Formats: sequence, C-alpha cells, structure tokens
Amino acid sequence: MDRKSVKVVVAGGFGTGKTTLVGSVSEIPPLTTEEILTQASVGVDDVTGVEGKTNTTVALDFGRITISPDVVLYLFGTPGQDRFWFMWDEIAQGAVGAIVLVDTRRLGTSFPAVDYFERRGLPFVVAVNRFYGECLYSQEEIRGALELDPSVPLLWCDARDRDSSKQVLITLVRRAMSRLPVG
Ligand SMILES: Nc1nc2c(ncn2[C@@H]2O[C@H](COP(=O)(O)OP(=O)(O)O)[C@@H](O)[C@H]2O)c(=O)[nH]1
Ligand SMILES: [Mg+2]
Repeated sequence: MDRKSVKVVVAGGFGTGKTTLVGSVSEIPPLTTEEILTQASVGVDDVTGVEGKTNTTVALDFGRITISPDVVLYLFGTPGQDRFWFMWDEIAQGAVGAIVLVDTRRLGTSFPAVDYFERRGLPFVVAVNRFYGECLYSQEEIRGALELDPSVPLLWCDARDRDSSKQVLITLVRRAMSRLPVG
C-alpha cells in the first residue's frame, strides 16, 4: 500500500501543552529536548499561570501517529519562547498544516502562532487546552480575541488525552485536505 507521510506542526505559546499533546498521541517515544528552566531564563520566559512547570522545550518535540492505514503524521512541536522564532520557517517547511494550542488564561501567548500561520497561508486549527476542566470564555470570545477567520476550526481539547488530541489532528488533516487543489 502506498503510505503517505504528512508533516504537521504543533504550535502555541509557552506552556500551552505542545509537549504534552505530542507525547499523548505519539506511537513512538516522543523525542524532546528539554532544558531545565534555570535561573538564567527567569524574567525571559513568562511562567505566570504555568503551575509546576519546571522544564521548557528548547529544541522541538517530535512524534509520529498513524491516523489511517495509509496516512502517517509526523508531528513537530515548535519551541514556545520568542527567542527561538528563527526556527519556525524550517519547522513549517513542507507541513500540510498546524495546530495552535491555546491556554485561555494566557491567550496572548498563542497570538504570534495564529499570526504566523495566517501570514504563511498554512491551514491551521485552534485547540483550546482546557487544563482544569472549566473554560472561562465562550468560543465566540476566544475567536474574537484571536481575531480568527470564521473558517478556522476552533475546538476544545485535553492535551493529556490521546483520543482528544487525535481528534484535533484529524480535524486539521480534514481541513488541510479540503484546501488541497482538486486533481
Ligand atoms: N491539568 C492539565 N495540565 C496540563 C494539560 N496539558 C498540559 N498540562 C501541563 O501543563 C504544563 C505545560 O505543558 P507542556 O506540554 O510542557 O507545554 P509546552 O510548553 O506547550 O510544551 C505541564 O506541566 C503539563 O503537564 C492539561 O490538559 N491539563
Ligand atoms: Mg514543550
């Protein structure tokens, strides 16, 4: 059978659950380069609201998931911190689409990712990671705050949950496919 490899980017602000999502869906041990969040980055990385977070990803997360008998997704998590922006173009190269993870307590941290994929014209979906179950905002409020185009799918997820994370990926792949030129 002709297997198709598809590259997907997992983006979003620092602490929104990118590493968690890649880890929860990957069928291979996810590769992650973690650096202990040292004193050196205090004041550089905004850790407000990121309870108990001691590691921060400096390189990228990498995982793989087979979503249908003939489609394998390769997931690339972007580093969340602004100082690693120079890597984004390389990470996005050849990708069919992106997931932008959002933490509603710190919506603004995901704005640069939304902006980036919009400008690049890469299909993306926004996944609101619920963290503690409740979400303080409605879909409309979140769409408004992120200035999302009405055509961009917005969904809730729990990055720790495999099925939930997989659903986000499937939504993205459907969206990316629907944008492919016919023929
Ligand atoms: N309660 C809860 N915690 C989460 C969830 N997703 C991620 N976390 C935690 O939030 C912190 C940041 O997640 P991480 O995946 O490292 O964020 P990243 O910086 O985007 O890679 C970690 O301590 C995770 O264990 C979630 O859905 N619910
Ligand atoms: Mg991470």
